[in-house]
Amino acid sequence: MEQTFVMVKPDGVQRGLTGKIISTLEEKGYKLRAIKMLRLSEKMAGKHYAEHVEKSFYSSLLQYITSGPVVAMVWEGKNAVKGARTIIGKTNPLEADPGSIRGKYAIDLGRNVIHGSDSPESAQREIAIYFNPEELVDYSMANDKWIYE
Ligand code: DAT
Ligand code: MG
Repeated sequence: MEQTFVMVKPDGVQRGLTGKIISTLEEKGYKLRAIKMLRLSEKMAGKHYAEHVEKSFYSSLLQYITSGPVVAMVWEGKNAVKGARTIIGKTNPLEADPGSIRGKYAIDLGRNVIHGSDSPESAQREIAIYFNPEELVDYSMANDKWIYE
């Protein structure tokens, strides 16, 4: 089973979308392995967005992501990285499918509510920034046999 890192960004928390986002991923059938609320330090935010350090929007991205608490999560399931990205929608909410989280709840690129890893490798890198391995809770879900064939 694949793991992905999903984070409700400060705008998502402030707008009261955390519950809806968790519900959406739960209802899909993914398993929640870890969750925590925290406020990112500049250092953590820099690690998370290291790939964007040279981009013109980097400083505003760091300012935004450190502007309030976030909810960091690890979700697990078959093809969870791609599946969660589909549910999250394209980076620019204008191009996001209207049924996706960004399509439903966001307007501006710089206020797109949620983060999701873009590959299994990114997911493992990002999970390690936010969680110690022992914080990933290991358990089985009673309804797995009704979700997976
Ligand atoms: P995603 O969050 O869909 O993985 P990304 O990794 O390319 O997108 O960028 C990280 C975040 O940075 C994104 O959620 C919003 C912001 N961002 C991306 N491209 C941008 C741009 N051209 N102008 C302003 N902000 C941008
Ligand atoms: Mg990304």
